[in-house]
Amino acid sequence: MRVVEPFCQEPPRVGDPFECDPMLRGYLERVLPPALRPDIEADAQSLARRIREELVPLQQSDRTSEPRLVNWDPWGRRIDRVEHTALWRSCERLAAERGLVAIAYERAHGAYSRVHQFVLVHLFAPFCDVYTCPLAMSDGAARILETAGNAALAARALPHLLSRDPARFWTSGQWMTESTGGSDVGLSETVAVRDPDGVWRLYGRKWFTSAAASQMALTLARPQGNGPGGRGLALFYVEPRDAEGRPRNLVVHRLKDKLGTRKVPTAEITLEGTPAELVGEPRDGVRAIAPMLTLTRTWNAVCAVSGMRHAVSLALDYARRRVAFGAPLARKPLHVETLADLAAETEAAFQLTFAAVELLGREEVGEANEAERRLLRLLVPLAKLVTGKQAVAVASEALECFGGAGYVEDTGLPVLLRDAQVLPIWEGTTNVLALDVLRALAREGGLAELVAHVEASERESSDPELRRAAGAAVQAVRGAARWFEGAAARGSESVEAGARRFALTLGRGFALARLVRQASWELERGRGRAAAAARRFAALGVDAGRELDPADAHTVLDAWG
Ligand code: MFK
Repeated sequence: MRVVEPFCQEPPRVGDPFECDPMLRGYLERVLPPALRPDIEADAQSLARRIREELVPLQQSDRTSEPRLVNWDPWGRRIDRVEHTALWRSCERLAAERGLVAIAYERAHGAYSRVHQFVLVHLFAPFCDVYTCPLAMSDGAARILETAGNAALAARALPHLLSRDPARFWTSGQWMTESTGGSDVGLSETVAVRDPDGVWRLYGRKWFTSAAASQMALTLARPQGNGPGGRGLALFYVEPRDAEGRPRNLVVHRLKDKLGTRKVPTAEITLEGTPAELVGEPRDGVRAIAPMLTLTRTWNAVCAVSGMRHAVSLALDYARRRVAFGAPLARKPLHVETLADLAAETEAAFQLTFAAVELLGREEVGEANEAERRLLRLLVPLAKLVTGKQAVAVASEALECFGGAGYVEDTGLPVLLRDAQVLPIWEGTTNVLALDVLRALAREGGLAELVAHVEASERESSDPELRRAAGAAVQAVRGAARWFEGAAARGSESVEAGARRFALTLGRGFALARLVRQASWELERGRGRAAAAARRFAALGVDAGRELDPADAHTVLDAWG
């Protein structure tokens, strides 16, 4: 009897991340001034090439490796060295050479420098095993040091954080979370004591220190004698290791055993008199670290979007070659619907996130007006919370598009979902960010600017169907604004209870408006992709609802015992 070769399905192929991304290319065509576009696009294309040649093959072959904590050297010395994976070492080199942090500070493209930087991050993120984590924190640290007015620390660290020479390049940690929690940072227990010789020393336990091998970190500690809460904390600069690489009065206990981001060496450490320098005043640490939060949340949103794009591209490539029930999945109406919904979510997420990126770039070069600054303050938490949720939903659905193969580790697919799940958690959970939206509104406003922006997208759209889609966005954000006024009058509990639904509605409504703007521009040039995505995103729904009675929540939960 002849043995029949069993059927083997072809795996999904990874395309060129720039060429295969019409959403990105269409956006760049619309927003970049003609004088800047060739430069930025050429940079993006050449990074995309290196990603394909260097990172894509290594990511697959390096799939099972994980970082390692080596506590002791062979002769019994405590070293607490963290060894990165091979892909991370390549990413470190590439990130330095291509200026993934530096571009934002070189500002060669003025207000578009942040767009330039985050376009590269968008290409890089899916292929770097979350090396974006140390880069995000380094970007946040660079911004703090650039603006804090501490010339000595800026002179010490910025040349490293912004270096394009891999041998000089540093990353920074952000040691914020303690076992008291990652959200209510004001509960931090780490104490800062000043030696008689004037050196600050930190004592305490940091519970989630990602990028444990970074050459520096920014951290919070309470100077002895200070009061409680975030106001009593101060922001400190730490270089955790001496010139020989030995820990400076700190112990790295273990790396976390996490659901995802397993290539990120997230450690538990104890500070046992670690020398540190004050970045600014010996108080108001939460306020001092806020610029870092703005940046890491922006990175989070960009990484969420690029993760979605990658997952949808893989699922689409697979659907074009996977035959079932007599035809490729890409010709099955129900499968096509599913993929198109994922693509529409991704396009909306992209437009929301890059709206924030554009404003960030304008603000940093002093070109943003007051209204834009208020809008930016609001858009960063909105983009982070909306895209974090989308990223998990899209990754989960994308895996389902592969059937059982999406559930099997060595296809490299399950990691997409595991790594997405961190996006709504770290850098502020969905609820913490919804409360940050309330904080932003209470302190700076910005709601009128957001609503006006969404209304303008309806007015400016000449296509009737796109105007209808924009109308759905207008209705949603106006409704949310009315709810906010009414709830504020009813009291803070009512506002807090509805904060997540409110924020999701504002974020999704704004995302739709931005997608309509892109779609109108593309339609005028005879291209219908973004318009179809906008209509679909509108149909998927942007209004998360607001009118639930908080008492109902208690009634449900009390009965659960
Ligand atoms: C894929 C790449 C992603 C990279 C990931 C890196 C991995 C890092 C691992 C982590 O996830 S670390 C944990 C992350 N933790 C957080 O993100 C903190 C979450 N909690 C919050 O954000 C809370 O809202 C917060 C700690 C800020 C609340 O603290 P407080 O002390 O109750 O804040 P308060 O009193 O409202 O504000 C203090 C000051 O900070 C105020 O200014 P003033 O002193 O001038 O009045 C606020 O306006 C200001 N502030 C707070 N949040 C701000 C802000 N300013 C600007 N933007 C914000 N978001």
